[in-house]
Amino acid sequence: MYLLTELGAEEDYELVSYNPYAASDDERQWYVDYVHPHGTVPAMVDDGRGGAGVMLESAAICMCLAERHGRLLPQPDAMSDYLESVSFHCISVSHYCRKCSRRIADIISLVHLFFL
Ligand SMILES: N[C@@H](CCC(=O)N[C@@H](CS)C(=O)NCC(=O)O)C(=O)O
Repeated sequence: MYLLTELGAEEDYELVSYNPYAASDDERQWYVDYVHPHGTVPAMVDDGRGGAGVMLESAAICMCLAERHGRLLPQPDAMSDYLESVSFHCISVSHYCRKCSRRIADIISLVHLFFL
């Protein structure tokens, strides 16, 4: 959503809310069957992919939108830095973020168990 705002393209897309943490079993099943096989967000239903296709992975969606709107793109001589940086954040940083958030959740559970 932030990227669409930055691109000035909010009107070009319809935002459909889906909260994987609050979805009912039926909603989740529909989402997995028709939108995203992993059941996670985001996903972009994209009519411009040779018929209605669904694009997955937030970084790929962001790079595709930037490319399509011709904005927020690197200079050609900075392309390798751009791809390296996006890959680093998606693979390495998000890996550690997930580990951290799991640890924090474990610590909160222990605090609840022992002190509350
Ligand atoms: N690599 C994926 C990760 C997607 C992801 O894990 N999304 C989280 C929200 S930020 C989610 O949907 N979690 C729900 C779940 O794991 O069931 C991407 O960047 O799109």
